[in-house]
Amino acid sequence: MAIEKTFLMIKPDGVRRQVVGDIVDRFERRGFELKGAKLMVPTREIAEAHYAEHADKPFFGELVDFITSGPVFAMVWEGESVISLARIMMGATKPSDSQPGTIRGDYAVTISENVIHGSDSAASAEREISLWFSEGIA
Ligand code: FUP
Repeated sequence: MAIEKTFLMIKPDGVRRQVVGDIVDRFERRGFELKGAKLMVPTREIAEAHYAEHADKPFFGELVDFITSGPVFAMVWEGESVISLARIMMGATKPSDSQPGTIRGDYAVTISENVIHGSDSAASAEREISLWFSEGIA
């Protein structure tokens, strides 16, 4: 167990559907601390770098188109085991596996427009925080 930081991002569908407040509220109520946040339209450059591990997948082009289609709400959260606990709160990527009560289980029905991204490991969290918050955080 350790105090960790993770990168979470409400995707353009979540911002359009006005669920930013609900999602921030879920993480605050759980006991995590918001350390950085900004609303921004991602450039293709940052989107492609973020999803570099999927560059050879057939859905990569659509994924980059989607994530750059409007503002996202990029965040850094801190707390005990926040990397894995945030993934549990998000729910599974595949809609048929995402449980009610999770963010995706409550808000998403497609694999592509699935409301939220969260780092899947300590190495991803470090890479993604420095990519999206190159200016640093509070
Ligand atoms: P996750 O870590 O839950 O965001 O899931 P992945 O890293 O496996 O996938 C990254 C993003 O690619 C997902 F948010 C949605 C998108 N994706 C598709 O659009 N189609 C697929 O078949 C798989 C993933």
